[in-house]
Amino acid sequence: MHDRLFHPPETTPAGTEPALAGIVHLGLGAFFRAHVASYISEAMQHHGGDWGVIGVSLKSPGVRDRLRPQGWAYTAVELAPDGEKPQVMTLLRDVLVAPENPQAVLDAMAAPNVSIVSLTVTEKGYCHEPATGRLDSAHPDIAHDIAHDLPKSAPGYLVRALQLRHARGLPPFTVLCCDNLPENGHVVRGVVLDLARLIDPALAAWIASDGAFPSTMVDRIVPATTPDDLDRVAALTGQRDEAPVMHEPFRQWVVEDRFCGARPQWDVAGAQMVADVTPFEHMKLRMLNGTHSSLAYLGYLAGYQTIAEVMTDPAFVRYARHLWQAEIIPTLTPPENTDLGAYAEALAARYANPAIRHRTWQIAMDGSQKLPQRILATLAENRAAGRGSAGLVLAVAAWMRYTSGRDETGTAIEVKDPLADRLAALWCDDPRDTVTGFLTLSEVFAQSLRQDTGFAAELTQALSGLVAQGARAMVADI
Ligand code: CS2
Repeated sequence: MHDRLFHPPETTPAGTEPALAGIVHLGLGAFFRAHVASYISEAMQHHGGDWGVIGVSLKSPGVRDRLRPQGWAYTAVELAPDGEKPQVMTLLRDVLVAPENPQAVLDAMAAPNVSIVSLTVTEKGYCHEPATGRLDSAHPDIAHDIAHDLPKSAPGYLVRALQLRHARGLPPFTVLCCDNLPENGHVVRGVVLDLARLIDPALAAWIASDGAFPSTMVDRIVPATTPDDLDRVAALTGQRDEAPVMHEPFRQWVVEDRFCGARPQWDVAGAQMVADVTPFEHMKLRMLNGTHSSLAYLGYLAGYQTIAEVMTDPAFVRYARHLWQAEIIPTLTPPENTDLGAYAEALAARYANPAIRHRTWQIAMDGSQKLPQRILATLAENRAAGRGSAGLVLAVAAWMRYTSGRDETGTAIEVKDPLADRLAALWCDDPRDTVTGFLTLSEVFAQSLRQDTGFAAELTQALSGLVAQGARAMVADI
């Protein structure tokens, strides 16, 4: 039996009000606690300043319930191929569960000392149309948030909290999107302004003129924590932590330096504060996330549980290298001082890290929200330039096969996707009809791809091959 981990951090002695926080973070998943949190902690260590964080779970109380008895502290464990390094993180000041008390979340966001609201709510949390980046005003949570003061969606919380600040004569906070979307600051600004206009055009004008929505590129591989991990951490540290996070050694954070209020000195912690994040975002979304998703769908269908397992198969390693060299790098403008070939090799080594058990199933989640920026934008550019994209086309076909809900042995797949029911219904015996059906999805496929008969023909061929020969043989063929 191990001791229960942690006493409340010194900044929140029992029985007193939590210390002031400068940041409210929406979406308190493992990624934030292993990535942005590490930069905030290090900036405070090196530079001081009270940048404690109030975390908000938008859906369930699980994380709050596990963290509360630990005084909001948790262990972040770095998993290198040659060992594990635990670190105790004490930057959280409080955790709120939005559906339990939406007003408390709005009050926290509207507190005078808060200058940043950061978000990791996953791609679908922005309630936008992935193919266009615009607010989906027919989304049930958005329809709710237009009609009610107490919101449900992330854009709803941002708009209603900004409304409260405006009414109180406070400046807006900077909205810092840390999700894997292209030009993520631009996307979140668009959905916030679209929603604000539907609620109060004067509010929208104030947000547009005084607010700030810097874009960021975030990178660290952080698999979901498993029950086994809790035992592993207890064995490693001698203390029981109910909410640790497990991450790879690598991390990168590139932030557009355009804030409307104060911010921590993240540069001292190694964040790259730049004028334009776009080349970094394209590189990361296409080279990392694009191959991650491709390996996840094809790897899952070939029977591999994790990315590290996929990378033990030489056919898959060759496939990944082909994607980088022949299909993705030609579409990119390298960020300053970056060698894209070296970046690709570093990715191959990160994927192969056997200490990271990142499930293909986890990465396969929410494909309808991920494919446009990870794979389809690259594919469309290749087609326009007359470059081949057989590897990426195969990945799209694998996504279609995966979302049918049956793997190559006929076993059911638990498909997690906001469009899961619609996607499953599009699957039929004739690959040509399946492709025709999928290409009606305007949320996913841009018009140029929907109308591209050459693309439809290649996709049909890849899908027929997947059904006839299986994923592994098709990957080996590329
Ligand atoms: C992954 C990402 O789950 C996924 O879709 O591709 O979470 C990936 O691990 C991170 O973006 C790495 O920075």
